[in-house]
Amino acid sequence: MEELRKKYIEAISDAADEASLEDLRVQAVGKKGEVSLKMRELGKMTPEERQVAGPALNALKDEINSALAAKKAALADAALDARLKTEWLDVTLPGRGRRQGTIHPVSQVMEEVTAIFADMGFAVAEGPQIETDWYNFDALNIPGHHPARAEMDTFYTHRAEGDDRPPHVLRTHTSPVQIRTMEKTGAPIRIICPGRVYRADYDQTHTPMFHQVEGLALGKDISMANLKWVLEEFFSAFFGTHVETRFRASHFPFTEPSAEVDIQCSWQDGTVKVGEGDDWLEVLGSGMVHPKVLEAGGIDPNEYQGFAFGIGIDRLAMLKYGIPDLRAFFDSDLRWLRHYGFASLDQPTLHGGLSR
Ligand code: 2NL
Repeated sequence: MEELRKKYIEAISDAADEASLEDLRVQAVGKKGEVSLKMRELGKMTPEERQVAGPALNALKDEINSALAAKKAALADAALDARLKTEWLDVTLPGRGRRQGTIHPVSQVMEEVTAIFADMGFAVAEGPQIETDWYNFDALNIPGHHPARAEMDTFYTHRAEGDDRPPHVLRTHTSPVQIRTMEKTGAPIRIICPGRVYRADYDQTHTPMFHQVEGLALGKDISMANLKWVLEEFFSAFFGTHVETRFRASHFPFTEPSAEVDIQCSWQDGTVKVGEGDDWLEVLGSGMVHPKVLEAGGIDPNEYQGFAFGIGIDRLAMLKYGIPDLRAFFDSDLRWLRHYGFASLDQPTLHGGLSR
């Protein structure tokens, strides 16, 4: 028995892994193990012999079992230690730097324009980019046969076969937002409507999606004089220098009278500078809101009147930040975005001169 004890306790202590430990268990205390076979021999012994051998064999079995359990736990601990060593991680290492994105010039200019007009009491209104033809055209005094509909290069949505309703359109200007505001709040109104607009036109100076800000001021005593002041104030704040404006008589279906507005500029070596010199650059369309448009918005033209205007945001961004090619605006070229983009903390404010 002492031989058995020595043999298994040593072997267990030397076992290299759980599998050999299991082999030893089967050999020693398994059903046909050496200790178990010895226990079967108890039956052939005399009662006196059995009284000595029985408890001794039981004690041996217990000893081997606890040696197995202890060794098993030791092996598991060692395995865990080894794993912890290979999976060690220095959580104090500095993180992998991720480059921060930049604010697109269009977003920056939208914020600047919004800040300037907000300072003059204009609220921001927004609306859907997919419009009914009524909001996009009819309400703006552009009836079905009007040449402006064809000229606008409108994107139309598809209607199911047999559905004879006029198709929806991608808005060609943000004017529908102003009609919706007239319906919703009535006069007086002082809003700007910035947003995306769409026209099927693509060349050096046109993209099928571009950005516009329209403005609308309705009241009992609003005139073209107020329009001229507001626009000069806007351009001067936006370009950070006094900017003269020139109004030229024009025509839009939704305004009467109508004026195209030029800003003072100079040309040097093919680049334009705003607010100096004696050249002019056309940047904006405007006028007094047509009585039919007021009526379409549910406003009595005998009681209220006002001005409206529309500016292209992308053009403004190119002028202010010297960006030469319009089409690059929407190419998502990271090098371009990093070069012309703005830091996210560089948000425009009036007291900061809008951009730093
Ligand atoms: C342009 C022309 C303009 C308007 C937009 C407008 C909106 C309503 C009523 C009357 Cl709800 N007018 N908007 C007026 C005149 C011109 O934009 O060529 N923009 C770049």
